[in-house]
Amino acid sequence: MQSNSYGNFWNIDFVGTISDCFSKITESERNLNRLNIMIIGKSGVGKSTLVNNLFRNDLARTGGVKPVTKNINKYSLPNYPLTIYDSQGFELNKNTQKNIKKQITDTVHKCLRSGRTDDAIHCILYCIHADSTRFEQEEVNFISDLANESSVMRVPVIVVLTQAYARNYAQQLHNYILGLNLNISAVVDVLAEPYSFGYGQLIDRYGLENLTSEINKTLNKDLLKTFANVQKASAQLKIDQCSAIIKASVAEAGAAAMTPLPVADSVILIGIETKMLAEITTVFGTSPSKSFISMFLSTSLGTTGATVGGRALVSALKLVPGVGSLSAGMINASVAMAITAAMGNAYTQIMLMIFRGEMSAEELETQSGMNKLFELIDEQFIKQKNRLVN
Ligand SMILES: Nc1nc2c(ncn2[C@@H]2O[C@H](COP(=O)(O)OP(=O)(O)OP(=O)(O)O)[C@@H](O)[C@H]2O)c(=O)[nH]1
Ligand SMILES: [Mg+2]
Repeated sequence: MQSNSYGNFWNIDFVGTISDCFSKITESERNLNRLNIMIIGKSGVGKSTLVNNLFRNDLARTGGVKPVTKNINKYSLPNYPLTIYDSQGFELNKNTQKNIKKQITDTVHKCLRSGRTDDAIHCILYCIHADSTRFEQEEVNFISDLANESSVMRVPVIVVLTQAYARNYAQQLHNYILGLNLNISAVVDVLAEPYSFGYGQLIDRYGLENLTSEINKTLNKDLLKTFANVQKASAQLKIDQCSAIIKASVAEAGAAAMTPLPVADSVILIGIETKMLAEITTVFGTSPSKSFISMFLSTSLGTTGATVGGRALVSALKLVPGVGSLSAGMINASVAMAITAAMGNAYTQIMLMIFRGEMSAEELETQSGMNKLFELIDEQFIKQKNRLVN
């Protein structure tokens, strides 16, 4: 019964499963807590360039702008869980710095006063041009005071050395700032966009991944999913989040299969798997098409019965001692875990290929895209099958 009619084995409403997966994607995105990041620095240091290269959606270019104070603007977009508070047009001389500092601390206080975590400023990025020929005492004093006040307000400050195309110089400034023992979380050198010296000499961007990792370290765990979703600079951060999601889902699948419940295991298992796919989708912040999700589910669940992935799964089920005698709807815990892991890993790999620009979402719908998808799913199922039988 299992091998010649695999769809019956799952005994699921396939169309309902696809729409359930989409509802879960919407829900998972809606559940993200709002992340508020403040970016400060003198005019022209590269704040907007940094924001546009660090986060999805070109917020500094396309976002709605609201003035908060004379020198601080707030950028946000509908259905996007990130707000950027961006300082603009400020120069730091003795006369202005007191006023600027007041605007920053007032904004942080005002956000804190609401008492809602969603409104608080969660991290401050203080940008200094790495090529500043002289890092002025004025600015040292400014950062030092700001860092002390932020520390009282419990807002971490990261100093970002922007436009760091001259690496050696940036490193010197970096060490100098570290030596000041300021109340800051980290100093990170960044070249957010490649820099051209002319004569065809191009310096590649660097440092964004490092900055992403430092920001991640400062955030409360309730904000890590949001940060993974909005940041576009670090594939590793996305992979780490996905691994955690897969691990939790695999454990959930194993537990569900072991617990006698009035509902068929397959129905519960597919519920866990669609939730996992929704959460992975949220890590990448992409909107998969219906046909892609449908193709992914039918291939990995083997409901089409025609794919190698499906066959691998069937043989996996048959090869596990005792599984051959299972009746429809009952799934052994280790098989439930293996299927979940295979689906989670294959889905993450596809999302990563799109994230890295190795494949477009449109390409996935073509024959060669589909073949690649089948291959990836097969690979993961075969891997899990081998783990089960060895
Ligand atoms: N190549 C390169 N150019 C950069 C980089 N960062 C900033 N720039 C350039 O520096 C100039 C100023 O950058 P912005 O990002 O607009 O600076 P800003 O801090 O937002 O400036 P204000 O909004 O005026 O305060 C622009 O011409 C950018 O193209 C970088 O990482 N690489
Ligand atoms: Mg700007």
